Amino acid sequence: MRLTLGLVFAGFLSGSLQAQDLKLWYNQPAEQWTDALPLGNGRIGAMVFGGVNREHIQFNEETLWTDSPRDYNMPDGAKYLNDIRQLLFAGKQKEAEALAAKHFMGLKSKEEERAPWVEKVRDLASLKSNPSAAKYNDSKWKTIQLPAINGWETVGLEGLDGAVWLRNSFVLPDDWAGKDLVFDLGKIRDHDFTYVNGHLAGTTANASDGRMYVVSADKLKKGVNHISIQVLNYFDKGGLVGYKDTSRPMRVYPKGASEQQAVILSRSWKYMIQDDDPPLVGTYQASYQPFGDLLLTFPDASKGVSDYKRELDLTTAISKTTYVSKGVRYTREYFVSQPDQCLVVRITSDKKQSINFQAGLRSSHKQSAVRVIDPTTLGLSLQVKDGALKGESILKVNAIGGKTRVKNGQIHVSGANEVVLYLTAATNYKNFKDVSGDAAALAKADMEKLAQQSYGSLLNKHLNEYQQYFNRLSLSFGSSSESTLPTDQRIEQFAKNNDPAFAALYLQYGRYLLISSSRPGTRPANLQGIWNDLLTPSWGSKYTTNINLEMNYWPAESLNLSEMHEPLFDMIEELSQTGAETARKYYNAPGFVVHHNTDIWRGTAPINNSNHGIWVSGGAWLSTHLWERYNYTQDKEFLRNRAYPLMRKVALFFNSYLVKDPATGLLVSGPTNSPEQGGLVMGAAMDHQIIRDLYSACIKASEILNTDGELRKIMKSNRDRLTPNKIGRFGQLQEWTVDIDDTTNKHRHVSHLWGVHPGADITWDKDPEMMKAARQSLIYRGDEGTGWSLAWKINFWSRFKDGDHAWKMVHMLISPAAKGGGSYVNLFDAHPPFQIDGNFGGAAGIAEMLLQSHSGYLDILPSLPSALKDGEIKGLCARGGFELEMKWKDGKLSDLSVLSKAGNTCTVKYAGKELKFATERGKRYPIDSALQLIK
Ligand code: FUC
Repeated sequence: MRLTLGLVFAGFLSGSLQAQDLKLWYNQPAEQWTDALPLGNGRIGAMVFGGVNREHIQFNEETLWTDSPRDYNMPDGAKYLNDIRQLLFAGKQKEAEALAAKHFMGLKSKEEERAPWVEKVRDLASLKSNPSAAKYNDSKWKTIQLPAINGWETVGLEGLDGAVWLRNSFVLPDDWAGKDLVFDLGKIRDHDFTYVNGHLAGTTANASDGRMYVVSADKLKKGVNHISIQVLNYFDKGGLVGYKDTSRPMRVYPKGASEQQAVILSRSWKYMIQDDDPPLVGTYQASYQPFGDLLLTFPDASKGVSDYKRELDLTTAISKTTYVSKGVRYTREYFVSQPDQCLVVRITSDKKQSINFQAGLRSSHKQSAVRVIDPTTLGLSLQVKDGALKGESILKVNAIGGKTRVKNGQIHVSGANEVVLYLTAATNYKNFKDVSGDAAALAKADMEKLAQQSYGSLLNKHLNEYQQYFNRLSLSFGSSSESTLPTDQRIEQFAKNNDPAFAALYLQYGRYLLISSSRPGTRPANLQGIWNDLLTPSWGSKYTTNINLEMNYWPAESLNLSEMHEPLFDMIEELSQTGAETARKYYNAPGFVVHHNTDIWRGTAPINNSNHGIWVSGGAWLSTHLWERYNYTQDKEFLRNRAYPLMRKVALFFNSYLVKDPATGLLVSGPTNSPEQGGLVMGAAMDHQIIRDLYSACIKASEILNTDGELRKIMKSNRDRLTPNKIGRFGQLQEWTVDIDDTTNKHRHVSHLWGVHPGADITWDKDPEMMKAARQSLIYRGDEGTGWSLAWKINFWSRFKDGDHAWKMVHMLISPAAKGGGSYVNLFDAHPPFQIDGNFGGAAGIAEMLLQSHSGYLDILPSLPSALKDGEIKGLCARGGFELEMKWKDGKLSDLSVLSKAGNTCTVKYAGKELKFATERGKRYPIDSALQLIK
């Protein structure tokens, strides 16, 4: 339906939309993972490095996670609920947090006792010789470069936990003789025993403390001094991780002397793994896992390579690497097919018989093995450590011409004319309760389906399937001279030059990433979409619901990718099952609740610490997405069958959960927190805004569906008694019910502005004073932030209708990641580290400058930055069931046409003018720049 309409009414837009540049491209291969180019079909993700002699394609399968299905809920949390509330009402926050920490957090996965293991690895006498000794011979040990902020996992020891010895040395400057020295070693994960010349200099068990050990002069010697560190790492990142501020090296200096005089320790440390099997550490939730790596080695492509280029074409979802070696042009094309559920790599050359390479598989999972299935096929099997999930991947190499044979577990191809490689992958995950799948059978079945198909047919199916989504929206912000620059340079230049075309590319990249990580039938995009190369990714690469997961879906409806929203709705359905248990066990309440994080097993209990893990609005915020889907599509069946039943359950939860604040007599949420700010409280503005919007949505939905009359009355009454937004003594929008905001707080979370965006609780139309207070709060918080925080601020400033400030935030988001929040070379958003939310929030934010529809009308170019003088967009969606084409010149609307998809009355506002007209479903309405319907 949608496609046909688009074709029939393809209107006035100029050829420049077709000509726009929709490629990421580079003149050199990727070095870092965040230089590599992402591909994905929602389930299988791949990162293509594009190396000349060594191609590295790191891949993922979205259901490979740690742990197993289990109960996350403390059985009798509800017993303590009232006590926690009373303590908070009495102003005893610390006591309330302590009580909650003990009785109210979720259950961790299995944990093993640490002491016996520590005793074993600390029994130095049992070692053949003692690595702490100055004279120990470490010549056979390997070398590693440390500190590494993200742990030794990122510098060669992927997946390692346990007891590891590290050794280094330095030469004592002559004039330091007789002086005590300070050893400034940064942070060490998790526990260290640090020796200098065989003497214990210090030991610290807390991973987050910096190590500053003083060693007395009598333990030091002239010339070379030896440092040995035994590191006990139980879980996650390991080793010497330095300080977040990387400019501060590991160093030694005389006590009392200035740090400038320090001797900097060499980054080359010798290491020896003493024991790699530490006791299990319990975790609240599971982590997303990498799957494996496809490695291609091209022995004869080395020196003399010219004309190198690698790219990702957003219009085809195909990545390409080309170069000329010894007079032959080689081309590699890569894509991940949704219809055929496989990664495809095709290698061609412009001269026959010139393709020579070896293909191999690898995985960072300790329990993994590669096997030869037949001379053209390899298999990779893996088992996640201490978890329920197994993975199986199959690689098939199809060469035309030349020879193919197997040697040392690799497939060797020589003298081929063309080669196509296929990779399938699967796990035994069936759903969040069931892991009884057969990974090997699934991977095999996918491969067998490929056998009958030509590359051409595979490619066509891929293109048709991908483009049905991608082609629905096109835009242009004009052309800029920077478009001739490779993407890495363009990122560097973006903030300095006026390159609006790059912002258009950024928006389309957001759409590309959403299609690639969240196809219908798959799991939602997690913190990293579906792309992750680490066994211990930051925040488990799971789902954080106090901003990140929702932000991933901000572009879904407005940027014409409604189907990509589906995985989120499936997840909400699953969370309504697990969250019902949590609602009952913690709050004695009906409906369901989701706290601030969830994972593949759909955990909903509070996690981490009681000062930020007890936040109750995850389910409510998520369910506003169901309502938004209805707003945009006007799909009543969806509202009746999927959206309202879930939204209603969240409302039932809050009907039971909200309590009267004794100080005001109004309803408040609590115990809760304003995400990651100010600890456990009764009453946070964000909760109230979300709950108010949820009630309003449920009230309207129940009216549309003509159901739940009694419940509607309760929801109305609760909504009216909820604590309202308040303006505080600094002119700010209060973050809490009491006026305790700290105007110097620059924290990345700005949760109390939820009502401005994504909510519609606070608007210029409804309450300009509150809007000003919200803006004041944002001014106090400042512009700086992590990637997602910058992206949220684009949306806030757009809703404040300050396009230039919003544009400033776009500049900050699309700036080199090195300085904090920004963009990596592959345009992945940097928290840092990589977190995909900023890509999605940024794309949605750019759209928010062009069109807003949260106040019941189409607000045209509401927040157009002066830098975006000319532009056009086609396929932009609005609430009410409308799809727009528009064009603007010199900052002014020149053409507009509205396609009505639902036959609703349409109100358009632009530059102080208003047009209201009845519409017919399926009809397009051209409108001129004076807001007159063109008949
Ligand atoms: C929340 C945020 C962090 C990060 C994490 C995944 O805890 O405060 O910045 O985005 O989620």
